[in-house]
Formats: sequence, C-alpha cells, structure tokens
Amino acid sequence: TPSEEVALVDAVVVGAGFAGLYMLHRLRQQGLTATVLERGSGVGGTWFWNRYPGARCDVESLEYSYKFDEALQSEWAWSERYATQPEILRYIEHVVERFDLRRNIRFDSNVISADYSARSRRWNITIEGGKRYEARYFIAATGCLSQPNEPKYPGQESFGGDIHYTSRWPQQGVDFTGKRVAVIGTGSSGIQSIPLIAAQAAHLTVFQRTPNFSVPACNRPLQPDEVAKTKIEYGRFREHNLEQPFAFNLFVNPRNLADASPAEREREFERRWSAFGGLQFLGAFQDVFTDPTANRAAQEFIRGKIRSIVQDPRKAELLMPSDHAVGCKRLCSDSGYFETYNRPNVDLVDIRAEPIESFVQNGVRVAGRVVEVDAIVYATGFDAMTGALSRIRIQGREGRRLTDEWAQGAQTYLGLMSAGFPNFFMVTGPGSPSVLTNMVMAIEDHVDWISNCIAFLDAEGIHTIETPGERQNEWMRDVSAIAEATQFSGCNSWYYGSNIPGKPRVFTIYVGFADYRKKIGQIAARQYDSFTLERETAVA
Ligand code: NA7
Repeated sequence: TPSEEVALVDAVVVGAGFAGLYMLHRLRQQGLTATVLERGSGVGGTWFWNRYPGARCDVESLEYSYKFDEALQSEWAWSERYATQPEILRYIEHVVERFDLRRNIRFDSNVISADYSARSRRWNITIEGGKRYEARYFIAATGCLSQPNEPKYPGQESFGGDIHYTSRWPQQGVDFTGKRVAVIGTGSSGIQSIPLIAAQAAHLTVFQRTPNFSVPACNRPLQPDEVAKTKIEYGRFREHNLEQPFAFNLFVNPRNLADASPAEREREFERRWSAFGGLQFLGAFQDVFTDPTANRAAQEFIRGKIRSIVQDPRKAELLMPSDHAVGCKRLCSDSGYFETYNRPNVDLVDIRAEPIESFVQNGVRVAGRVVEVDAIVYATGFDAMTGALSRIRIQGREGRRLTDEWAQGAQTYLGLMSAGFPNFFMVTGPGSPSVLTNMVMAIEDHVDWISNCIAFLDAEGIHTIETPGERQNEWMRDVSAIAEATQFSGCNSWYYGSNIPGKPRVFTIYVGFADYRKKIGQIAARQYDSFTLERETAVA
C-alpha cells in the first residue's frame, strides 16, 4: 500500500556471512547508509548454518581470516591449524562486535524479490512478510554454497524418526547416543561428520553414491612459535597469499611426476599424506592437476591407502573412487574417515548398486530390504554458485529476470555484474574464482573492488554502472576455456552443477585467483572503462 513505510538506504546487502559483514563495514566507512538482510537468526552465513559434528574449514585458520584490520588479525588467537565451525563462528561474532556491525543487520529476513526501476534508478527490495527497501545499489553476498540440495525420497513423511540436514543443523546440536543413524552423502560434509556420528551412535549406515578422494587433514593445535612467525610479518604473508592461484599457500613441488623415480614419487605422496595433509596433497607434483598420468599416480596412491586402512575388502573396494581424477571433485580433508569403516557399528551401502527406493516408518528401503534407523542425516550438498541467487526474484531492466537470463548457465562479467541488471553487484559471483580459493581472501578482494567502484561513481557523479552484454559473453567463454584445460572438465561435480537434476552443465568458476585479481585491478585502474557508465547530463 502507498502508506506502507519503505526504508531508503544507499545499499542493500543480502547475507551476513564473511562477505556481507565486510561489505557493510566498507560501505559505512565511506559514509554510505547500508542495511544487511539475513535470513538466519544470527551472523556467520555458512558458519551459522553448518553446525554438524566435525564441521571445519579445509584452509588453514591463519589464512582463512580477514586481513583488512591489522589489530584484528594480530590479536585474534586461533587454536588449531584448521578451525572448527564453533571457533570460526566465534571469530565472526567477535568481528561483528568489534566493528559494531549488528545495528545495520536485520535478521530473519528472507529476501524474496528485487526489482530495478529505470525511472527512479533504484532497486526495490522486498522481504518475506512485506517489509520493503529502496536502494541505489543492490549487493548479493549470498554465498556460493548456501542453498541446500535436499533430494526427496518417496515415503519421506512416513519415516518415524528424525531427519537432519548438515546444511542447517540445529543450534542446540543433536544427540545420537543409543540411536541407529543413516548418513546420505559422502562429500566433505559427510566425510567430516561420519567419524563423529559413528563414535556416538549405536550404529551408523552410510549411503554412498560416489566414493570421494579424501586425505587426512593432519590437523593439530597451533604452536605459539609458528603463530608468532606468521604474525610478525602478517602483511607479507597475506600479500603472498594474494599472488597464489588459489589464494592460499599451496606448496607446489616444482617437479613433474615423470621426472621423479618411483621411490621419490612414493616419498613425496607419503609426505603429503601424513605430514602436510588435506589440500596440500594436490601440490605433490606440479603436474598432478594438469597431466592425466601424474593424476593417475595420485589416484593410485590414495586407493592404496584406502586398501591398507580399511580391513573389510568389500568396504575398501566400495570406498575407492574409480571414475574421477583427484581434485576434479573437491578433494576432502578428513580426520579418521576411512578408519571409521573398521568400527563394528558402521555399515556402507552403495546406492548405485542398491538405490534408495523409499523411506519407511522404521528406516530406509533399498533393493527390497529395509535398513532400520532412528535418524537420517542428509549430507547431500548444495545448489552451488547460483542456488541462492536464483531463489530471489531479481528483475532488472525491462522486466528481465535473472533466472531467465541464466537459464542456460550463469552469465556475468568478472563474476561481479550481469548485463541488464544495473547497479547490482555480486560478491564472489559465478564467473569469479570464488570456491576455488581461500574464500575470505576472494571476498575481501571483491568487497574492496565493489566499494572502490561505488566511491568512484559517487565522486564522478555517475549514477549507473552496467556491463555490456558482449563483455559478458567474452568473459564467460574465457572462464569455460580455462577450465576445459584442467582436470575439472573430466568429471561431474557440483562445480559444473551436475549434482542438481536438470541444471545446465556449465563451469562458472574462474581458475586462477592471481590472474583474475590482476585483471579486475586493471579494470578499476582504467576507471571501469569496460563498463557502461551513465552520468547526469549537465543542464545549461
Ligand atoms: P557435496 O560435496 O556436494 O557432497 C554431497 C554428497 O551427497 C555427494 O556424495 C553426493 O554424491 C551425494 N548426493 C547428492 N545428491 C544425492 C542424492 N540425490 N542421492 C544420494 N546422494 C546424493 O556437498 P558437501 O556439503 O559435502 O560439501 C560441499 C562443499 O562445501 C565442499 O566441497 C567444500 O568445498 C565445502 P555424488 O558425488 O553427487 O554422486
């Protein structure tokens, strides 16, 4: 109704995770008014929702944290090499208090639509319940892995026990003591939670569709001397991160696998497995990710490990990936994952051989038999990259809908803007390096770029920025071409949207953070000349 109050701000930011929080801070610092709309009841985004047992980051805590404030980064003390979800959430909450961010965040606010008006040059944003906002800038900080994939099985309502999702775990936690539990899904979330659920529950049955490569995280408490060594030159350490292809210190052995003797190969893989851990495995030889032969050696090494750890040969066989390269799907970092299958209370069901037919009152029916359980845990991942954005009805110029424009795959220029949607920015949007980086570095870089851009526009009296369609086409062609030259193109993964039935198979991640960063930096230095900029025409 016309009398309904509309809040007027310079910018509306959607999402109060790492991206939205820093975006708010930067906008306020430059004297703008901003509101963050967050569908959760607290801050943290990914780290607010994914509270499942064992949830932790696969990038080291000294790297996976904000660098924008010297005092913040030198004072905050991480306890472990890889921080757990509760510790990361505490850190985010600390940042919110320290920079007094909470007063501009509205919680429990699910944004349902955003419409651009060319007449007023404003975005009209509506949240569930009807509250409306008008803003010059509309900024999506909605995350790349924030819209859960929740496959439905026949008979789901008839299941008598509890159903949980790793992607929206209850705040008060879940007690599985004495319970028979099913976990569906063996990606990072499954692989991290399975060991802890198995240790607590009476019995655990894992329903696996595709076995995954996983390497021990080699997590441990951080030692005061190593922390001090990093912090004494934290600025240089961060600069070095920004020059890396994935924005974290991946120690890449400069040798090719073919140049190493069999003994050297074994030694290097073993060192990566038992001392470096996790994603560092990918750096064993510089060609692991580009040469199929080198990659096969890495696959064989991990399969050998699974064979030697898992005592039951049937389970070991099922747990060995055979249809994809190492790194083609996100390499998992675990703490005792394969060992868990040696517990007498853990079973494994291969749902390719025995598909889930339905849920029944007392369990899960597969291939004509019922696996009796008291609780079911979905660890089935996300509608990645575009999922959260496509749930908002975003309408740009002439009523163009973002979901229509992206029907054949996301279309952006630099992963920052999309043609037809003026003054709409995305933080780590599709077409940027996003999930193939240390996310916090990628986020800070984008937020700095967007806020500098807005400062420039305001200073120059430019009211509208938009990307030309042809720039966008060229950009997305480049993004695909770069990916085609890597192992990523060789398998079905959520990077390609393959986990979501009907989603077009498009790679929307720019491989190579440092190159990307240089490119967007040059565009900013050239005063955004590859965009269309409109200013007020002077009246004589
Ligand atoms: P992932 O990595 O997408 O894993 C989801 C798992 O669930 C994976 O094993 C899937 O098998 C399985 N899945 C997905 N849909 C189904 C259906 N319909 N039936 C059975 N099994 C299914 O998500 P995560 O949450 O573990 O991790 C996401 C990222 O977060 C991770 O890579 C890190 O970057 C952080 P599939 O392999 O598709 O056959």
